[in-house]
Formats: sequence, structure tokens, C-alpha cells
Amino acid sequence: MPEFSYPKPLSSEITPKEIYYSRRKVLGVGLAGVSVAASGQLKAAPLKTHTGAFPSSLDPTPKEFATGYNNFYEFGMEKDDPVLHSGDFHPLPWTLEISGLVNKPQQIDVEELLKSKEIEERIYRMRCVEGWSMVIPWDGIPLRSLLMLAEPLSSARYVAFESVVRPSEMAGQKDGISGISWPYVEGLRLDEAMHPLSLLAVGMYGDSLPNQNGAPIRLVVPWKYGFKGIKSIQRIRLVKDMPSTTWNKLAPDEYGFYANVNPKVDHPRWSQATERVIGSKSLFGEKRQPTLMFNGYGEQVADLYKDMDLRVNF
Ligand SMILES: Nc1nc2c(c(=O)[nH]1)N[C@H]1C(S)=C(S)[C@@H](COP(=O)(O)O)O[C@H]1N2
Ligand SMILES: [Mo]
Repeated sequence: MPEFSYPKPLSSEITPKEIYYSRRKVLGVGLAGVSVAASGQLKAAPLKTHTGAFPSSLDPTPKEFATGYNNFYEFGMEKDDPVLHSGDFHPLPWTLEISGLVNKPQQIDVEELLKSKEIEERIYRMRCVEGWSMVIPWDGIPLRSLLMLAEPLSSARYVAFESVVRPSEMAGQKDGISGISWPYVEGLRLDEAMHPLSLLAVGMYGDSLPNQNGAPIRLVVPWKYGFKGIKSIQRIRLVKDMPSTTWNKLAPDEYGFYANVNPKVDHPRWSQATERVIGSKSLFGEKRQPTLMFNGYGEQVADLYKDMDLRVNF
């Protein structure tokens, strides 16, 4: 049992791809099998979505990759564990709590939120710290809209997020193998959380979120590594001090609080200069492309960090 595992660079990084895929049967025949086996749990419901403030011409990753190749350690540590083992998870009804340093604490009924006319589509790049990427069309509500409802106090400086704890429905919370102490927790500085790009997604590809992607509501912060995008959120608290975060607790020298995508700051065990494009094909197999500073969102977010040394605050 590994003491802690994440970004062990996954077997997919260290074994030749062909072997990895045939072993896990993630792709090809295996993937088709997965979608059939899992179709019972997807129960995707179409959402009313409109193109919002940030239209994009990026080409989305084929849906079967975005919903079949996942990190969601509550359901296991392999990329196909979430799609294979999240079928017993029941995301609705769901109450999202917003509390802490606010004037008006909120209990948000996510079933109601799913009917909201404010749901917009955001096609975002998604870069995992493990060195792979996708482009995902999310449907959601800007995080700032919900935070504003709660009216943060001036003493609030950070936002702390907590995922659900349900060992009876989440095998990875029962077996203890990952070494994570549940709930999975994440955090943002308040100005990052209020940035218009920060999204609470309730859907993807025009339908409600599949369990494996963080149903019924998850965070998406496109200029940061994927692990900041905490799934199946139950509680959001406005706080004074920097909250602790799951991967930072496990390996503080490898995963910082900020986790901004940065091709010039390598992970201690691998380079962050390029990324595997999941679901892509070239003559030579999967494509690799250069990783962009702030994952390509520098124009919108660089100002948030103008006085910071990004090597120290990685
Ligand atoms: N609760 C929870 N949230 C999580 C994770 C997790 O294991 N548990 N994994 C993170 C990581 S490492 C990534 S890359 C993204 C993956 O999101 P996706 O599977 O929807 O692509 O979810 C993040 N959110
Ligand atoms: Mo990740």
C-alpha cells in the first residue's frame, strides 16, 4: 500500500500506453463496454444552457473520454474506477451549504439550481497536474453568483470547500488505500473564487453531471491544475485563514495551495512543460502539446498574482 499515491505518475505515464490500456481496458472495446455497463447510472438530464460571457472555439474532447477517464479517489484510484464504481452513489436530493463569514448563510437546493435559467456553457481547457489535458464543455453557474447571495463579510479572505463523505456509496472512502483523510477538501483565495471564470458546474456536454465527474455540483477553475476542481461539494465556508487542502496535506512539497498551471515550474518528479491530449490521435499515437501559462487564461487571471513569486507560491 502506497503511503500516499496521487500523481504517482499513474501507471499510464510509466507503462507503455498500449499495455496500460489493454490492462485496464479503458479504451476501445473496454470503453464501449464501460458506457454500456454504466448507462444505468448516468441518468443524464438535459439542462437549459446558454452561451455565457466566455464563448470559446476550443474543440471538446470526445465525451466518452471525459466521462470514462477520471480522477475521483472516493471511488478508487484508477482512471476507470469512477465510471465503474460510482453507480450506487445517489446525488439527489442535495443541499449545498454556504456558511462561515457571511451575512446570509445559504442552504441551496441543487435540484432547484439545475432548473436555473442562469446556467451557462463554458468550454474550458482542463489540465491535470499528472501531465494530461482535455477540453470540457461544462454547464454551470459562476461561483461568484452564489457567494454574492451569501454576502461575504469583509473579514472573509478565503473560501474552503468540502466534498461529501458517504463510505457506504464510495468504496474508496472505506478501503483506506489512497491515504486521503475524508472529506476531500480544497480552497481558493476569495478574489480567485470571485473571478468570473470560476464556475460551479452542474452539468457537462449539455446534460447533468455524471457521478464520476462530481455530481451533482463541482468546482471548475480552469487556470489551475485539475485537483483544485473539487467534486460533489457539500459545504462552502468563507474563512479568514488559508484553508488546508487534500493534496497539500499529503505532499506539501509537490502540491501547493495555488496550483496555477505553469509550464515553467516542474513537479518535483516530472516536467510540466507539455501535456498528453486525452482522446487525440496523430500518426504517432496520442498528441502532446505545450502547456500554456495559467492554462491559456493568463490574460484574464495573471493580475491576481502580479505581486507573487510563482515558484514559491506554486
Ligand atoms: N472529491 C474529489 N474531487 C476531485 C478529485 C478527487 O479525487 N476527489 N480529483 C481531482 C483531480 S486530480 C482532477 S484531475 C479532477 C478530474 O475531474 P474529471 O474527472 O471531471 O475530469 O477532479 C478533481 N476533483
Ligand atoms: Mo488531477
